[in-house]
Amino acid sequence: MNGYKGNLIRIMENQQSLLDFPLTVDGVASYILSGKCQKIAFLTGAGVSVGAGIPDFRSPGGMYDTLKPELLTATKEQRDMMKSDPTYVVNKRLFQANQLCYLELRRPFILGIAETKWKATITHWFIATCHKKGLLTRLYTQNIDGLDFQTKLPEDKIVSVHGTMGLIGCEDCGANCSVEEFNNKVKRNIKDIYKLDPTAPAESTPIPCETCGKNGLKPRTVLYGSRLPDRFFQSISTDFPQNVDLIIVAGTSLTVSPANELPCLVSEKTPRLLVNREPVGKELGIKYGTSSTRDIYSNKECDLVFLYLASKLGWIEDLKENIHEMAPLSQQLLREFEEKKIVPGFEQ
Ligand code: CNA
Repeated sequence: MNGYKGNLIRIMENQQSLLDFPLTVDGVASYILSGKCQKIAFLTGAGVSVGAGIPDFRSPGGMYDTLKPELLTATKEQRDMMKSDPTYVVNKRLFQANQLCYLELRRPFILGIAETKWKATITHWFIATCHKKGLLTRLYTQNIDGLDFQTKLPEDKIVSVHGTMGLIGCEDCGANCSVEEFNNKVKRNIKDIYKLDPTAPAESTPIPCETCGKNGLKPRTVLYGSRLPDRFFQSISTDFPQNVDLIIVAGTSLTVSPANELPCLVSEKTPRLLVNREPVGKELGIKYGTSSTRDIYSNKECDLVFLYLASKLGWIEDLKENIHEMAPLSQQLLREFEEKKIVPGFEQ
């Protein structure tokens, strides 16, 4: 009898929207404004930094598209592996055998981050504003570019799921290395496969760790095939499901596990806003269109969606306070909004 009743309740729940608001971006704004949504978790990916000028992996122009194994210092076998699976270039096994592929691929990224070449976007600042309003449970970022930290979010609010480029360490013995010292060695030792830096050497030489002598030094990012930081698992157990009234998933293909499982950890009634150029995560149970009961999808650019949400929530002044700290494109979007009071793609 109990089982039967339970089934009926499930059917009823599935037939109506679990949100008391329309399953639209406007509905999400109404939900937040209603005060029923007090705790928001974010899962972000490379797409939220595209507006800052950093390519993602999977879009045209991203690493999957542009990786040229023949330019990297590698054996034929290693090149073949990268050709059949581009993620092999950031795989632990390859790094242990050959430090140079990773460092050659990442050279401009490592040096660009050191020069603060890229700045946080409207999306990053929207998340910081959620914290300012007391609404942020946690930001789970798959990004390694450090832009989330530019917004001065307290470190305990950020989980760098795949590590960060902002710290340097040895994959073998775990010793730390100063960022400045490492960057100087990258400039001196690692060739520039992108041919942008005339001062780069013609051939690469490894960068050994001063503590153990092995060629293990690299930014403290999580290579494919490595375990995620303990903090990821600890934060999940604190946050999910009880401390999440809304999960916002932005700019991620939801293909890298276990981070892609976060949207499945919220309660069955918790709304999930997915902002991504393409509909992803169907195999994880994210529902689109009429079959959705709590999933809201926008295929528009992240910065436009979060600018629009900020306008609906009355948070434009909060974003404006930080306009000079934003990526150029975000500054332009915010200025255009100030002039026209319309977010492109959200005209009515
Ligand atoms: P991904 O697999 O490259 O997916 C990015 C997703 O974002 C794609 O589905 C795109 O369609 C979408 N997208 C791109 N631009 C926008 C935009 N402006 N608005 C909305 N959607 C957009 O990247 P994931 O983060 O899912 O994969 C995880 C990998 C990528 C992690 O290990 C990261 O470390 C790694 N990565 C990080 C960075 C970075 O730190 N900025 C850059 C490139 C790759």
